[in-house]
Amino acid sequence: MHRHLVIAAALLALVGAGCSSDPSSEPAAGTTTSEPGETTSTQAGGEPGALVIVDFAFEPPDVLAGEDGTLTITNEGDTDHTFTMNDGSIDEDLAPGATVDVAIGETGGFHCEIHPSMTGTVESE
Ligand SMILES: [Cu+2]
Repeated sequence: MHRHLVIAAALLALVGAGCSSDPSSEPAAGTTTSEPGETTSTQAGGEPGALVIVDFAFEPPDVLAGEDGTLTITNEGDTDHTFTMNDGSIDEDLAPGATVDVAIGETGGFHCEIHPSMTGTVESE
């Protein structure tokens, strides 16, 4: 008979411990709603026909070819990069500071041959 009392006491202790640990849990998730949120970053992609390489990334990653179907690519990084269409139609080497104009034939994905993580897509207007 005593045994049941011991178990009950142990359970109470556990419940009590659980309750006392609650205040240390995460604060309310309401803080996420106060995030300012950048305005429509999809439209802030720079001018059509201009693509810049900065810090191992193409900016903007989704670029529009210019009205005449050309793309001016500038390497503002400190290392060599390439502008290579995934279909192989264009393959340009860009040394640091270099600028090249390319005529976009087929729109689609492109990448840097040296840094496979550098990818983007060119579209026409
Ligand atoms: Cu690169």
